[in-house]
Amino acid sequence: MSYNNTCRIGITCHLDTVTSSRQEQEEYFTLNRNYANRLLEFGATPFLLPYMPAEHIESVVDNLDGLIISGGDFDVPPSFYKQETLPECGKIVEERSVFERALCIAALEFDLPLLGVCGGMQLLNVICGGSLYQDNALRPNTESHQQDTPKNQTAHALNVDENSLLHALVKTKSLEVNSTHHQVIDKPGKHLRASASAPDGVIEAIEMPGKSFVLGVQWHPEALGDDAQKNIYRGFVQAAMNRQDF
Ligand SMILES: [Mn+2]
Repeated sequence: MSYNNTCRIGITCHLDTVTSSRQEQEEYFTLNRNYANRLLEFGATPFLLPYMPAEHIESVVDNLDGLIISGGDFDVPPSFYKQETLPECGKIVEERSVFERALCIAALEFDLPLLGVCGGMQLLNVICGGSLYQDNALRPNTESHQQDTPKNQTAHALNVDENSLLHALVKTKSLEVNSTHHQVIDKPGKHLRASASAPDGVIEAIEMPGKSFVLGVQWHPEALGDDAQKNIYRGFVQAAMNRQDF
């Protein structure tokens, strides 16, 4: 099949309850537009993925060239990394996390190019057997990573590991990023390497060497407009384009 120089990227989304003009409470799948904007900018065709039962996962992955696990205002269920839920943990959205976990595992099996953003990065870490601090306050000497300013502004610096996929994309050892997370990685997952950290030592990027493109970033590159941040999406789309060539 020919795709005319584009590729198909699936993006997971939120489930919001919206009050309609008829004053009815209705459920809508929603997504910040930045993700689609960035993908379209680099020639990819974005597809929003509503939550669905496990029997559909293989069909979804089979019909995509790349996958984005998007972030959101919720936390990965601590049961996913064998912990009790502490009072410091935020909102859990079980249905979403169960769907995203199954999808992410399938994407890794199929070597589908995978970009985990914010909560998506945390999920990737947990799927690989890693764990999270349920709140930054539980990690020693850790700054707040919740910026008060809009997400299109940066909040802290990053040290990028030179021999990494991330460095090949952003082409710099020091990157400024936004920061809207209250949880951070504790133990990194198996087969993952940390490729960037904040000044307080918090792991901000993980990747899986040996795969075509598996990257998790703790910030939201799609909300930032500079070339280094755009190159993360550019490289991800390129990996998805390359995959459909064979
Ligand atoms: Mn941060």
